[in-house]
Amino acid sequence: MSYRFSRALARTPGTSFAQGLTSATLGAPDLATTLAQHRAYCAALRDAGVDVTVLDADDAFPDSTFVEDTAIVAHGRAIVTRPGAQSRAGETTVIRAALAGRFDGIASIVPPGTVDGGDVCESDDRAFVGISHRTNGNGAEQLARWLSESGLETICVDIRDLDFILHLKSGMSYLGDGIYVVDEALRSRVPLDRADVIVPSAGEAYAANCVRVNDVVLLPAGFPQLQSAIEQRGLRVVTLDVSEYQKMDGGLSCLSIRF
Ligand code: CIR
Repeated sequence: MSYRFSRALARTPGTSFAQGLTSATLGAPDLATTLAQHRAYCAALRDAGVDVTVLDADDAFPDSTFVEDTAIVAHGRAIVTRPGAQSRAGETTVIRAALAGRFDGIASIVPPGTVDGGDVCESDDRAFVGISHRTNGNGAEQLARWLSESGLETICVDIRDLDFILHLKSGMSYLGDGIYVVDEALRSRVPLDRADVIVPSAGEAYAANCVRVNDVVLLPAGFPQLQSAIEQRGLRVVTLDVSEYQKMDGGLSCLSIRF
């Protein structure tokens, strides 16, 4: 199941965090708050039953805390991506080494393909892959071939014209049990027949990036309507303040690779 996890990788934000890529206009992140929010995030994963390995910070890579973009794990197999932003290319070295002890035959996205893990939304038997300004068509094709070896069908969703969504998962999440959260702007692009789709209200779009981890849903704090809609489905919600990550275009899912 795509939400049952026993392990996760995370990476402490470095002192250069504020120099990372962002299109947000929410101000600069405060480092102490960033670190405290990261500790709370890892604690929430542990409370949900996950053994979390936290990799050391690397100031050479300001965005390296967003580990989700560097690898995809599906059905017990791992593939290291080729991030679409040049400044993030070197982040994969440490991630590959961290995954090497846990997975055999780790695959790789190779040039000219680029993939950011944030563009990959896995459900039970399908993976929605965003074609974005980070993930290109060649990368999506390579990924689709790899996913098909695990029996997962890939559905590509072009989001290049949606400037307010960096990655596909900035705008959609799968919560298991046939329940999705999907941003209004994406709704018509994602084929979800028979699914239970929650569309956040306009003011709550940021929280479309949420994560089901075992018996709980991790949700950004401050989005009461979406929280209530999820709870109405019988799921327990744990809220986390990720304000400093939002300032850097990041969401909850990007802070870990779960498997
Ligand atoms: C970036 O622009 O690459 C980072 N500042 C944010 C990455 C967020 N990752 C994600 O949503 N999966």
